[in-house]
Order: sequence, then C-alpha cells, then structure tokens
Amino acid sequence: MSDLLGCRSCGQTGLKPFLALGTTPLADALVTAERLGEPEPRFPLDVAFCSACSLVQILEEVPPEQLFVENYLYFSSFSEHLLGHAREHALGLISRRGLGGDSLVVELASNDGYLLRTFVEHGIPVLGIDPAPDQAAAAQAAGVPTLAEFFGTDLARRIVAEHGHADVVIANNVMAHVPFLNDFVAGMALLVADDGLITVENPYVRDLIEHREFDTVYHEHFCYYSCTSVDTLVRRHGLFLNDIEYFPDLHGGTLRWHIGPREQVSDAVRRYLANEAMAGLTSFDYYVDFGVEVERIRRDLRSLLESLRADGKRIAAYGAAAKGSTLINYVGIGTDLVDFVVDRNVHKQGRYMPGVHLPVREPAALLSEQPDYVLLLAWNFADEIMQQQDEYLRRGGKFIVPVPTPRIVP
Ligand code: JHZ
Repeated sequence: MSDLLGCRSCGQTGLKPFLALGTTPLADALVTAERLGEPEPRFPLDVAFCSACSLVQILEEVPPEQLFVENYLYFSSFSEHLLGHAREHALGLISRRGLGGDSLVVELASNDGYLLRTFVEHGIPVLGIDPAPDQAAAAQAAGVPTLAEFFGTDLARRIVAEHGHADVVIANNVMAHVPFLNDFVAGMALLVADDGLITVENPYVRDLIEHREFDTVYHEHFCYYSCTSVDTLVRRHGLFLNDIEYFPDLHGGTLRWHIGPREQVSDAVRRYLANEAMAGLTSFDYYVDFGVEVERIRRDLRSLLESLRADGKRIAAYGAAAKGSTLINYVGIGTDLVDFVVDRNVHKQGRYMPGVHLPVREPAALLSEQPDYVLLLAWNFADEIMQQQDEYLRRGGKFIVPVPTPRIVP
C-alpha cells in the first residue's frame, strides 16, 4: 500500500486506510490505437481518513502534470444537465451580487469555458484558469480569456497585481484535484476581494459513502470533502464557510460551499456540521465497512454480467468517464464481458479505455449494434442519457446501473 506522510489539509500523520481499489491506470488516460501494445503506468488506489480534521483522501500522489496536462480528455460541455446547472449558477451570481462591467469573476479549473461564457455574454470581465492545454485553448477560442496554468499563491499574487481582486472566485470540481491544498486555498484567500465571495462545488463524501459511489475514487481526486473538513481547511486561511447548497442530482450529490473573508455563518452551515457529527462522519467507524460493501458490488456486478453473457446476451457500456475507468478496472470488465463503450466526447472516441482496453465509439453505435444491455458507467447522468437513448430503449434495450447496487432498468 502506498503511504502519504501526513494529511493533505492538517498534516496529521497516521491516516487510517479503509478502501483498497488495487493498482489501476490513470482514469482519463484513454489509450490510442498506436500505443495499445505499450505498458500503461499503474498506481495504487487506497483511500484513508484523517482522524484530526476528518478529511478523506487517497494515499497516492501522481504528479499533477501527468494527470491534467499529459492525459486529460474531460471536456465539461458534453452534458446538457451540467451546462444548465452552470448557467443557473452564473445567472444567480450576476443578479444576487449585482455584477457588471467593473466586476471581475475568476474561475479555477474553467475547463472549456462552459461556465464563464455566461458572464462574457453579460459583459462581465472574467478570467479562466486551467492547466489542461486543449480545454484552455477551446475556452480561449470561445471568447473566454484563460490562463493555462496551475493555481496557487504565486498565480493569485500575479492576478491581483494585473487585474485587481476578484469579486467572485468560482472553483467547481477542482478542490478534489489539488495535492497542495493549503497553497490552493491560501491563493483563493489572496485573490478574493474583502467583500467578495468564493463558491466551491464538489461531490459530497456523505453521498459517496452512503450511495456507494466508490467509482468516483481515482487518482485525479486526491480528496473527498465533508462540510467539517472544508470548514477546518478554510478557517486555517482566514476564510469562513458561510452557506451551503445541495444538488442531489449532480455527480451523485454535490455541495456548493459559499466561502468568504467575512464571517456570516448561516443556519444551513450549523445544521450540516451538526448532522455530520451526529451521523459519525467525523469518526473512522463511519467509513470502516465501506470496503466490504464495495467488494459486494464487484461480486454482484461480475456475476450479473457473466450470467448475461452465458445466456448469449450482447453488452455495451455508456460513458468513457473517469469513474467508468475505476469501475471496469476494479471489477475486471474486459472485452470478454463488454463489447465496446460509447461516449459523446469526440476526443475519447477511437481510443481505448485505460487498462482493460474496451474500444470507445460514438453513441450512434447503440442503435446500429442494438446490444441487449448497456452498462451505465456515467450513472450520474442517468436521466439525461436515458432520454437521449429513448429509441434504443423503445426497441427493447436495457440499462444496467452499477451503483449503489447493480440493477437492470427498465
Ligand atoms: P462524467 C468528471 O468525472 C470530471 P467523470 C472530473 N474529474 C470530476 O471531478 C467529476 O466529473 C465531478 C459522456 N456523456 O462527467 C461525457 C455522453 O457521452 O460523469 C463524459 O465523457 N453523453 C473533473 O469523467 C462521460 O459521459 C451524455 O449524454 O467521471 C461522463 O463523465 C452525457 C451526459 C455524458 O464524469
């Protein structure tokens, strides 16, 4: 098992491991046809709990350049649901914060500009930060000024020197992705104006555990947050967790934390912190059985797929998602069980899933091949994908949803 010297947030040693997913390839490193014969780098994937600050984290530390510069194929704009969510977020901020031509909105991990473009449409100055070169170039081409760099205190100082402080800092699905957490949060504290707002979205660790979303663990995700661990982290940097919103249908359950330099703690924050303590999220006991439940999913899913295959059924999968990579590698789903994966992301099509090498095709293949079952790897977009695949379903096709318990729909 790999070992991290101390907690990424508070530095406490003696992290307590509770889930071992084996040694897996990088989840977004889909393989090209030319490189299929080459060995892929693999890294241990072990999850642990910090008893001092309650932060859940993986023990391995793959260099961020290898994860987000050399091997990153995730583009945010391929989900209508996510685009709608981002637009609502931006419009809400514009009206509630009274943003205009003199404001500055900075987004960390701005990807292809899917969120900032709404501010641009409203004439509000923005700056996107994203180290992934193709995504930053796509944002730039769409009219969203973007720096292709990693964020931390150095860059925060430069931005303040060149553009002034930000009225709003947005960090969606990125705080999980940073190994040097304290430098990242200290950077946000430097960047935000005294009366400014930071919003941070991330899947909620309570949903991960209670809905057994173990496949959202991969090397890009260094940390898995509760409100307790976020509160401790931001206070260390002179910031306050002031409000919380919950989006149960986004990425399996997402929280939006409102953070600022002024203390204005809402009842919602007090309630979340109290509920987490009551449910036990602040103690190792809460996590300890998770590994056994995850093994049960592996056993049940494998035996379901094997028995369908033994009956001569044809099975495909939907979503060349990073979480899909964890799932198929952990369960051991190769071309003996599943023929191919489909995905709308054109950058993933024509490549092969890491490790098990299932080929990735375009979604139209579901109608041309009409497999009997489709394993839904992107289960977080179940409603959107099933609506889009109504013709496949109408012809008698069925989906297999892997978590929290493998089941066939309809
Ligand atoms: P998706 C992503 O993880 C990326 P991933 C990131 N690592 C993160 O933190 C989490 O989200 C929260 C495709 N698709 O987004 C697009 C269709 O083909 O669930 C994607 O390739 N058709 C930053 O990669 C994949 O499925 C569709 O209709 O695990 C979904 O990947 C839709 C809706 C999606 O997660």
